Amino acid sequence: MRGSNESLDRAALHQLQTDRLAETVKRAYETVPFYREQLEDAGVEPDDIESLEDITTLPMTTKEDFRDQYPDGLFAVDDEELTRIHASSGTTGKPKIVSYTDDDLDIWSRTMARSLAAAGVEPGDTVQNAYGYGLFTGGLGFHQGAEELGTTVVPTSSGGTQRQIELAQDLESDVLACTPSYALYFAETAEEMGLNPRDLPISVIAYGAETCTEPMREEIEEQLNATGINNYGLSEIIGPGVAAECHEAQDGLHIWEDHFYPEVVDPRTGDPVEEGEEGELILTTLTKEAMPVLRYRTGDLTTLTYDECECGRTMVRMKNITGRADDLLIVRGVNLYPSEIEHVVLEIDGVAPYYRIDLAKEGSLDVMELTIETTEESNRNEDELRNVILTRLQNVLSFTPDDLELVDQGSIARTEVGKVQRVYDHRK
Ligand code: DLL
Repeated sequence: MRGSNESLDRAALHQLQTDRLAETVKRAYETVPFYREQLEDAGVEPDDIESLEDITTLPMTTKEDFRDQYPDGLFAVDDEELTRIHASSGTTGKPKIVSYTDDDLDIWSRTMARSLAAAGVEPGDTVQNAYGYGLFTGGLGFHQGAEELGTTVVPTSSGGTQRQIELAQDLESDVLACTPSYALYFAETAEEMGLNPRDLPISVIAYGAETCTEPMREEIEEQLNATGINNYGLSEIIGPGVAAECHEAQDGLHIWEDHFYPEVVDPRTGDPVEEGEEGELILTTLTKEAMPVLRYRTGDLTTLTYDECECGRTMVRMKNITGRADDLLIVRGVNLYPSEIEHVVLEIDGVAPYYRIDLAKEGSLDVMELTIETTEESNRNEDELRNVILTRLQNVLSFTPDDLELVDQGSIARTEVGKVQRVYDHRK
């Protein structure tokens, strides 16, 4: 099941995007005072948008704008036209409120159905949806998409893992939709129940909502004997269903470009980077009614490729998110992303996919403690493993932690609900 736009000839897609961009700018200008002011300040009028390249004349929208406009300053329709509200909880301050009309929910269902179909999910499959239901867009986003595709949804939400595993067995769930950290927790819990997680009926894991490096994907696939498919999205733009990997290639996430227009810029200057270079992903909604968003600074770091994909879809692919522009850890002057550390460490035999990074200050000096779980099967002793880890970190990242703690598998706190926290910065 594939929608026609997914393999649209790129020239036709370009035209569709141009028309939709012009409509979106017009809608934002005419109905959202915030955007009108921003556009006026930038000296842009809706009629100026004649080609896609004109998008670079538009001002960017930031997370702070969402917070400042709380709760409804970015809404483009009257209350009577709204059908749903979601919110994304920040660690500080007010949540970002997002809204949907009937048509928005319909488009969201369709982009999510596309994402699941790209994962190899088929009508008639049973989808166990372990994303949290509620204000978080993960639960309801996957739910609607799975229904739209014609699957049977089991809306377990997150948590209650033992019961979820029993349900997966009894209902023969084909697909598990959850965060990557939850997928690992799921496998570990099955093992604790005396089961072999590889024997569970699940054949596809539609993971997302947090970073998942390739070694972590391999671990998930190995432990659950299933294909792991990455899903990307964010509340401000719609929720999940912005981009998804195809099971044919598992090599980058197709951005559903007929609804969300991507750019990649240098996070420091805001200037576009060359194709194939990493930078911050900027997204513009092309069809949203209740809350059009112009050039949103996602903070997520990625790379775009327009190379042909073996699946036949023509839509651009983004690589796995490598981190967030604001995740950057500066430790004694060295720039590090937690995902880089994860990538190096998880490739080492004997290391379990659980780690945490603690940063503190000793006087004026930054100190980093890295805690890593080891697997029981490792044939290296602790000293050997320690040496391998430190040498690899030094060789690849030119960095070693001040303290490396190796702990038994199961020692680091697991998350049963929500996204995992790996970095604890006690310096602030
Ligand atoms: O996490 C939407 C979602 C739900 C996506 C379920 C996929 C699956 P928010 O809570 O608004 O929305 O968080 C959005 O999460 O800006 C990224 O930093 C991060 N994120 C989402 N998907 C991925 C991914 C949902 N596949 C923020 N890889 C985004 C890495 C991701 N980071």
